[in-house]
Amino acid sequence: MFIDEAIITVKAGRGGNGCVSMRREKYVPHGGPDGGDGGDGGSVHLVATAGVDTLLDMVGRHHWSAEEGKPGLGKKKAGRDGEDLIIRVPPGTLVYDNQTGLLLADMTPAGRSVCIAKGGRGGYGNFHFTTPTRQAPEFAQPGLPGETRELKLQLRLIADVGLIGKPNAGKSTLLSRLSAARPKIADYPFTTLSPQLGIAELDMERRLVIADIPGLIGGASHGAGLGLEFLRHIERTRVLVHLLDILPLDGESPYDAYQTIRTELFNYSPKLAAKPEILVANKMDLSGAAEALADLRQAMPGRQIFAISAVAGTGLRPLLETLWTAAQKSPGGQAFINEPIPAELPPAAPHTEPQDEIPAEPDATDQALLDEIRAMEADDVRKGRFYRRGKK
Ligand SMILES: Nc1nc2c(ncn2[C@@H]2O[C@H](COP(=O)(O)OP(=O)(O)OP(=O)(O)O)[C@@H](O)[C@H]2O)c(=O)[nH]1
Ligand SMILES: [Mg+2]
Repeated sequence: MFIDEAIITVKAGRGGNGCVSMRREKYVPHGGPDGGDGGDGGSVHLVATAGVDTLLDMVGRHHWSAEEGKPGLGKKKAGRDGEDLIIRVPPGTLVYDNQTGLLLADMTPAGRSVCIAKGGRGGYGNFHFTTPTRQAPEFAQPGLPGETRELKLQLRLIADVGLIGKPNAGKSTLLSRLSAARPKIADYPFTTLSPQLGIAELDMERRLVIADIPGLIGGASHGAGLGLEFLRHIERTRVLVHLLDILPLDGESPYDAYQTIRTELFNYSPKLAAKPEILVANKMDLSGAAEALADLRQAMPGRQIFAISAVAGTGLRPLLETLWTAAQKSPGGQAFINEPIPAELPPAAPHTEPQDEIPAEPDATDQALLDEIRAMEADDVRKGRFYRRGKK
């Protein structure tokens, strides 16, 4: 099943608590504090993975949590770090913060990895808190919470060529001819209900990814037919193939059909309408097709029109070569997003979970203790020790 939108909650792991422990050994009367640090919580990463082409997994599962860090142990032993959680998404997925609506990342190209929620740092064990006047601290730092975000994932497929045209024009038939994809084909409109991808191999080195989307009809921009909602799946394409049924059953002239689709395309997005468009007349095997093509050529003087039969497989080679050349010249790749993609993720919203209090030491105010912890943290960061926070 093709799913192109999903809302999920990701939760990074909480850091493990620092440990309160005193060294107790034979012949070591005043062993001193030896409670180790808690492990860092696991982070959540999104990875654009080739071969994953739907958000189906995300619809079935709303909560994705990374492992918590383990608490520290005696003898200054640090707790184990929590495992990171990797979520595989289709290349082309846009990631929004569902609460703020901000765009967080564009998962393009395949292989791109984004740390979307950072794990919490493990707490310091009590041996860190020893000072000349505080020789046996009976407290440690609790682990810090991991980041949590509610994400809206929206897929915009990545393809070189987008097939557009009226229902029944033969788009799916063409895709099945050019690639190993086996979309549903039938002689009624709206056979295709969701986008399909196929790969056309021109030869060993040259391949084109082709996207077949549901047919468009007049009024689609006002929601007629399946509307325009699938057009976002051809935003990233380099070239459009506008497929015309040269002898449509309803008797409409191919020229009128062409104009109708152009209007709807423009209403959806002038940027999409401005993409290079290759015009293809299909069903040339039908009797009377040659005359209809002559009429169309007359109506569109100077415009190159490829004549093919998707069923018979004629005229496909020159079409593929032209598509290849046009695709090489056209940039593609970018979806039409108005907002910039942040170089660094904005911090996650503050945690709503109750936080453990830092147990106060009798003669220290909390603030003094917090300052002490900040200083330790800064020192650790400076020395490049631990922590996942800030780690890519
Ligand atoms: N004679 C002939 N019929 C064709 C040709 N190409 C497609 N058809 C027929 O046209 C009908 C519609 O084909 P589809 O490939 O399902 O059309 P589509 O554009 O994908 O249609 P939707 O998915 O409904 O938008 C089917 O009955 C096909 O067999 C062709 O080259 N010649
Ligand atoms: Mg179809």
